[in-house]
Amino acid sequence: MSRPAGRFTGVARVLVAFLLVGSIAVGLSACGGGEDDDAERPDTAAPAATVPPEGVALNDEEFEQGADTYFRQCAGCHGALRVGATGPPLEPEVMQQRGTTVLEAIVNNGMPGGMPPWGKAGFLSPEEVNVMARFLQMEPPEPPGLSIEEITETWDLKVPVADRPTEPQTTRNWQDYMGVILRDAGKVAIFDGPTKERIALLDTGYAVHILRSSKTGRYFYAIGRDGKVTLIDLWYETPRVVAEVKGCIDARSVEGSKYEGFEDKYIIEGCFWPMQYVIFDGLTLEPKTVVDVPQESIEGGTLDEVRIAAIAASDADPVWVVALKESGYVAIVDYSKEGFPITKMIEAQRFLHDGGFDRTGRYFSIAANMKNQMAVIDVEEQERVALIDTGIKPHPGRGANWKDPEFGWVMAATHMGEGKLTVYGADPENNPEHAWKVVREIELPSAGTLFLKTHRNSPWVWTDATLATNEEDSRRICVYSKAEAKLHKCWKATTDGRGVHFEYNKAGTQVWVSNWTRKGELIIYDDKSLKEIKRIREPWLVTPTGKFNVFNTANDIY
Ligand code: DHE
Repeated sequence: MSRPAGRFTGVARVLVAFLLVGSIAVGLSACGGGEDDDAERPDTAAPAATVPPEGVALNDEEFEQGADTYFRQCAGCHGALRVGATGPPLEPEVMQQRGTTVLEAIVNNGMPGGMPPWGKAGFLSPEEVNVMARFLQMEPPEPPGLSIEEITETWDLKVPVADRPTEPQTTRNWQDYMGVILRDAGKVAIFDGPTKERIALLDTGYAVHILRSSKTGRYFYAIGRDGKVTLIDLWYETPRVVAEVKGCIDARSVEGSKYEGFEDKYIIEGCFWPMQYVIFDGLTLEPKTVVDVPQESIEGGTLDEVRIAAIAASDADPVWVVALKESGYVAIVDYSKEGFPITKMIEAQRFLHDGGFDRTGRYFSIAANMKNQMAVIDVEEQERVALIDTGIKPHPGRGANWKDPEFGWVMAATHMGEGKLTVYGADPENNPEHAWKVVREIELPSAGTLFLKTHRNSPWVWTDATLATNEEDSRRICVYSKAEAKLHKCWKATTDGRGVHFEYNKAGTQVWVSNWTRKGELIIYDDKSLKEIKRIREPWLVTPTGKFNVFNTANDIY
């Protein structure tokens, strides 16, 4: 049977089955734009059903394949309902105007600004590219919800709290462990920072995305793109998974409660789909409540899709700062209150993505990457204090804090869409004239930076170029000198994959970089001399991406 346009509930079921099974995809998932970057994004309902032109319709099998591929490779940037966010919207009518040949070329070759060349890079076969080009011209299927009952069914408490150690079972300095995401293996490797020995290799969610540390540092939380949260206890001689649960169908963020008296008590998971956040017990992952995300946009109107992007835990108040991507609000969720409600919706900017705190923990700076801005939220006063134009598609990770010789405390953003490190004042108390204003713009050799990182004991700020269109450029990393306020040095770090993401050891004297390939590698540098100390390459080191030092992550050191 051939599929006409319309909503396909059967396919939605397949989509869910796929996500529940959690099959592993080889993934370079990052967002791109191109000619549509400035396109207006719709505020309201998905377009009415359209009739695709001759030769476009897909049979059931092709449609299911298209839906799977779309969810794995495209939904993160373009949205499950294709209304756009970090990538442009892909509405059927517009896609039909493009036509199959043009869409095939785009999916195959990528676009400047970050859209990966899925075909050329070997992630999709010519047949899959063709199916995707036709799938995009059809109405998107809508994935179903996930209720608290369904979430509770997935809850697996492997080790009750009473059976866990009451003190660390290891003589190693567990606060200096490094958790490394092995994205396409759906695993996390735990390394002993000082010796660089791998001490555990643990199964987590599908295409696992990030780790966060509990306030005490004892637990790592892993979040998979399939919405699975994994709780890892580091006090065992060999760290182990003590609980897991699946609170979303699609997710990118997880965080714990950090305020005094609430340390390690609760965990929040933010969903990309369904439009909800879920609260769990921090020691067992028992689901406590599900809260729907408001769908109103800061620009007015009700949205069909609002995803939860970054979540950060304040140390100063019992709140999480929750970025609502499409709607542009930063929600304050108060975990000291019954029901874990949103107590404030702060208008920030639309298409929020990643961000982090200033050095005091009072200000949260978040990229609105399709608006080319960073929005700064005063978490204490619960208001937006600035919108800063930084460059094309800022993508700072959690960002970086350091003392500039001229402008005092600053923060910075790097960009996917241009080679630029933008430094802005971040000390409203002692340096109000420069606060939240761009004070330096440093040219980087290429666009495509995903992350920058520093440590309070480091003289440098490190930047990657993971999404550079030219693969050679994507292997280069750079360091910026804080003291000289200029780019110090760039060099080719990886030989066969893209360089991505940085993390320091606890002391801030060594830096770990990932070589993002199937046969992946970790490269470790002495931070002072910038000399390479060690390369770890093992068959099990599959697609290493993010790395998280326990102490630095628990204490927001970046
Ligand atoms: Fe991420 C952070 C979303 C692709 C590695 N990424 C984040 C955050 C969000 C996000 C919302 C902030 C989480 C927080 O702080 O609570 N990432 C997305 C996407 O939507 C996107 C663009 C596409 C997708 O489908 O997922 C995407 N991310 C990637 C990658 O391709 C990366 C490079 C490797 C991977 O996982 O496939 C990647 N993202 C990371 C890392 C962080 C991150 C390592 C945390 C950085 C840190 O230092 O905290």
